[in-house]
Amino acid sequence: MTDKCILIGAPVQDGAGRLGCEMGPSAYRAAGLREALTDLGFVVEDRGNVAPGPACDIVHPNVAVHHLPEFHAWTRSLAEAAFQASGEGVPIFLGGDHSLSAGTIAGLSRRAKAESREFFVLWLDAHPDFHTLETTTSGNLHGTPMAYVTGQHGFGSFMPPLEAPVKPENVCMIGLRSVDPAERNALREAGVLVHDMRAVDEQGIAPLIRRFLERVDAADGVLHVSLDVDFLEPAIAPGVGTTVPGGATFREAHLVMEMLHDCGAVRSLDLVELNPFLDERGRTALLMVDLAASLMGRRILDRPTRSF
Ligand code: HAR
Ligand code: MN
Ligand code: MN
Ligand code: MN
Repeated sequence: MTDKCILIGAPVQDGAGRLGCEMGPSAYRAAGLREALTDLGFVVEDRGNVAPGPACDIVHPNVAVHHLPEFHAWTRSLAEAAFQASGEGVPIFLGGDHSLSAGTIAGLSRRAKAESREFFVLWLDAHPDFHTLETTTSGNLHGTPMAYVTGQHGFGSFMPPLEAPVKPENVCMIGLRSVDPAERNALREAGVLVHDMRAVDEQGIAPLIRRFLERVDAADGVLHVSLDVDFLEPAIAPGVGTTVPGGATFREAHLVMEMLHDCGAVRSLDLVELNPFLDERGRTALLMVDLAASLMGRRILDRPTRSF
């Protein structure tokens, strides 16, 4: 990893079903993300918040879909910001609802392609967010970014073209426990690597992560991590609009972050779905900052770096 972290606020909330994610970037700043990274020895540059690109008129025949012009506009500007920043350091995107990952991943994948590196995504979420514009019934576009970035059917004439679609087999999803039928079929057909919470319960989270990281390592790949607040058990992370019981525990989440740090392949991070309006005295924001610090190298004891 380089010694430079670049913080990029993405105050996106139109993809979610309720308001509040717009305040996410401010909450991460108030929770001390910059200070935590500085303490780890990073040079931290906070680029402030990205603004959406120019709006355009697009209407989709699925009448449930809402805020498609905004999704398009954010995706354009975030893809550009991600492409630029990933050439200079480790970008950390402060969300914002999960629709922002359509932009960040599009830009990061383009960067990996430009550097002739294999690109991988670890998706930590209760949801796969694998709906197309045709299959979504809620119309909430935070349910679609993984389908978009992997080049699933039907985004072509409605969304910015993808320079480097992500290979579905290079995506690993962990923590799933709310999957719609259309998503289940599409995930299977596309060949995304998925581990639901049952797999975590039965096998433990470490072997699941380890197997994926070994693949990233074998390909000398670069890894992007997309961390949705609802990956976590709601009792420890209440500040999110779509809580689902049965999420990752405090230690499971930290262990994933510690293993990710040790693997040395992580080049970028999304922190998404924090809704400060629903939080309790900032505890979810503080936990997400702690997890980001674990990923960036904070350890319990000062042991020499071990391999995963
Ligand atoms: N699958 C549901 C839908 O499409 C819920 C999606 C919720 N997504 C998030 N991000 N909260 O993971 O409406
Ligand atoms: Mn609105
Ligand atoms: Mn999500
Ligand atoms: Mn989710």
